[in-house]
Order: sequence, then structure tokens, then C-alpha cells
Amino acid sequence: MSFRPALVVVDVQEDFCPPNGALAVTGGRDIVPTINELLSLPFALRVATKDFHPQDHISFASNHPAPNNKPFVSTATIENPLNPAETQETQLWPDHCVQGTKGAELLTELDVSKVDRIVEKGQDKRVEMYSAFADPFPSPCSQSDLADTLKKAGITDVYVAGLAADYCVRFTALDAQKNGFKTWVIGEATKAVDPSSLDEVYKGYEEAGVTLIGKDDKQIQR
Ligand code: VGL
Ligand code: ZN
Repeated sequence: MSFRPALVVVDVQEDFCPPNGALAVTGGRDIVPTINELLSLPFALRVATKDFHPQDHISFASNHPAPNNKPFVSTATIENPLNPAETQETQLWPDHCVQGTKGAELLTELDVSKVDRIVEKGQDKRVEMYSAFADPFPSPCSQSDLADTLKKAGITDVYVAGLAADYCVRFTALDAQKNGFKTWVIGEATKAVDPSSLDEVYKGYEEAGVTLIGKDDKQIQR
């Protein structure tokens, strides 16, 4: 059996980290040493993703009319632009990771010299895209080249770390598994927006066949 692992480091960006991030995840910066350690392991491919929104992105509360425009509280119904029969209820956020701003930059302490490929996502203003593969509609209107990149590199296993555990890490891991890669989430290399939601996130992993591991587990270096 071949084993060609890839590491996917999700959204380790200023806006998701204290002290100044617009959507700062508690402890977001603290996972960087662990992620740098992971980046130095012999993965066949190392990818970093960036949430990379236009200013008029649909997930920004500021782009919706009052009173349903409270970041972290309000939600909006999004239609698939390609098929209005498909709808999604989505959370609204403070403006974050706007293209060209400091908040969209990867943390300077992240060892980007080890990253082979950067994948930008969430550029389509019409849809939310937590997953680094595609938006959540059954027939996606927005897709990245991540699946192709991994397939062309002959990747068998995808290891996911980064921010946030309950949003972009979660949906990237579930999509990696759906795309046919054996998928592992490295628990202590993630932090959640809402840690109380993690039980449900982990249940979803179990149902999908995604495995939650620790960074020192030997699955990483078979
Ligand atoms: C994310 C909320 C909004 C994430 C991105 O990277 O987890 N969360 N956009
Ligand atoms: Zn976002």
C-alpha cells in the first residue's frame, strides 16, 4: 500500500488570531509552534490555505440590512447562484480576511518557507466557503484546485491543522475525506471559535470516517 501524506494548514491568518484579529479565535496563535513542527515532518506536500474575501462578501454582517446583521448572532439564507432551489443558512461574521489587508496575511511566525502551495478560498462574494475544496452546495458554484493538486501529487492521506476547528478545519477535513483521501485531523494543532461545539464536530468525523489524532501519534510517520 502506498502512503503519500499531505499536510493542509488551514487559515492561520491574522484575522483569526489575538490580539488584533477581527474574528480572533482564543489561543489561535498558540498552535503555530506545533504547526511549524508538523511542517518539518516528511510530508509529500504541504499546503496552506487562506480565507480571502472581497469586501462585499455575503458572510459579512456589514453587508446585510439591520436588524439581522449582528456578527456572531445573525444568520442569512444563501441561494446557490447556479441553482436557487439549493439554499443554505449561514452564520454572519465581522469583516475578516479581506483581500489585500493585514488581517488576510498568514502569521509571520508561520514557517511559510516549508509551504509548497497556497490555496485562497472564499473569493466568490455570493457564497460562504469554509471548506478549502468547495462551497457547501450539492452542486458547488465555487471550487478551488485543491483536490486536483492533491490528486496530481499522488496524495493518499490528508492531515489537517489550523483555524478554526469548528468551521474551516471541520469542513476542509470532511471534504478531503469525501474526495477520497484518508483524512486525519491533528487535534492540538487546531483551536475552535466555540470549543463547546467540538463534541458534535468529532461525532461528525466519526460518522464520516475522519480520524482525530495527536501530533505525536505514529500514524503521521508510517
Ligand atoms: C472561518 C469563519 C468565517 C474559518 C472562515 O477559517 O474557520 N470561520 N470564515
Ligand atoms: Zn471567512
